[in-house]
Amino acid sequence: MISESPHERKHPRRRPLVRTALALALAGAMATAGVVALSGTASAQTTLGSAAASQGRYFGTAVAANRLGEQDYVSTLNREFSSVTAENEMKWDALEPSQGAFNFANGDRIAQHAASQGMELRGHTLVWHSQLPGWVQNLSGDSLRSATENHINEVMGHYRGQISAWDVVNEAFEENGTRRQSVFQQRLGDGYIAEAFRMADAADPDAQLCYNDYNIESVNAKSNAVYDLVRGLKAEGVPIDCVGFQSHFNSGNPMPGNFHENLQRFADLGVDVQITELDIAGSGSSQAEQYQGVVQACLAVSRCTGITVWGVTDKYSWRPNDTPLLFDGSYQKKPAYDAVIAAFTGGLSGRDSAGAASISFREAIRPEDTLLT
Ligand code: 9MR
Repeated sequence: MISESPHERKHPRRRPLVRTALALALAGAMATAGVVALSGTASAQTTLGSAAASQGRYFGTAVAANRLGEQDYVSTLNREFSSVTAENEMKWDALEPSQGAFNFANGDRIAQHAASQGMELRGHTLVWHSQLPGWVQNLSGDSLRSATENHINEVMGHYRGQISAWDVVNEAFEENGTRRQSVFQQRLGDGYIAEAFRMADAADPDAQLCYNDYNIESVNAKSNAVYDLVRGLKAEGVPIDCVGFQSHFNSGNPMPGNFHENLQRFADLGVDVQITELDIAGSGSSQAEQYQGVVQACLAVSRCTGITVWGVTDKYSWRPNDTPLLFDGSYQKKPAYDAVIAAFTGGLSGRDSAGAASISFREAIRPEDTLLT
């Protein structure tokens, strides 16, 4: 294990008081009443946000600004979630479509909504090969470096004080663990990631700074490469605070049995870990089981600070045919919703309620257990 390095100075921004107080009051009321958080009854009293808060975690969702006028969308968002990520509105092409001309309107709508509800706000994303305007891709080395620094300064400066964690660099690796040949990689070289984190630290010293990627949830060539990156950055004193595991799962790429072990090895490097874009293709109990497994994996790792699902409802998922979210197209709670609540509250999930022993997840885990394998 690598010990905490000297720049380990950032703790997650304090959770908004409103939501924390509500969650604590709920937890207290449930304890007083001796309420056992069973699937079905739990969902009537508990929300995703309050259930996660009872375990010291946030529960977030990606939000699209153009859905904030839809009543069911907003009421579900406001009731259930304690954190928000802009699904597209804080990406480079959205915020700086032409050089030096910033448009914060849609990002601000989401930021203001989150603030009005006392929700945390995750920033997504600063340096990414995709949704990158053409003008950036045409810049040569030095111009690209200064354009990147300017983008980071302007964007992080604009949202300073409002963002709990920024995805500073997104998806920098190929599946085989080599560097993705983005314009940043090609024109700035391997050091661009460290440079971006240093620029970000200067622009907003209070936000947590994350590296974010997909298909790094298990131990594989790509996650090993990210692990080596993070270890190297920490060793060099580069200000990185967290790693985001996107967690887009489907039948060909299901939730891995060793997810919590992989999260733990990153946490042992001295960073927080977060599940940042969770969605799981499927339906019914098999989907519910995987969602429950993800929550359990996060709860097994003390530095796993929260979970974000990549959308409120299947209706607006980026892959709607996969029905990968917790609310169906009519905003009804799916079995996966109950499973998530049960995993946080120590209750039994629907599929277990007939026969399984009535033990909480915490009781079920011992350090020596090889869980979820
Ligand atoms: O959900 C986003 C979708 O609306 C966009 O069309 C797409 C464009 O690249 O980006 C999606 O979000 C991605 C996220 O920003 C980064 N990780 C993968 C997500 C799903 O593609």
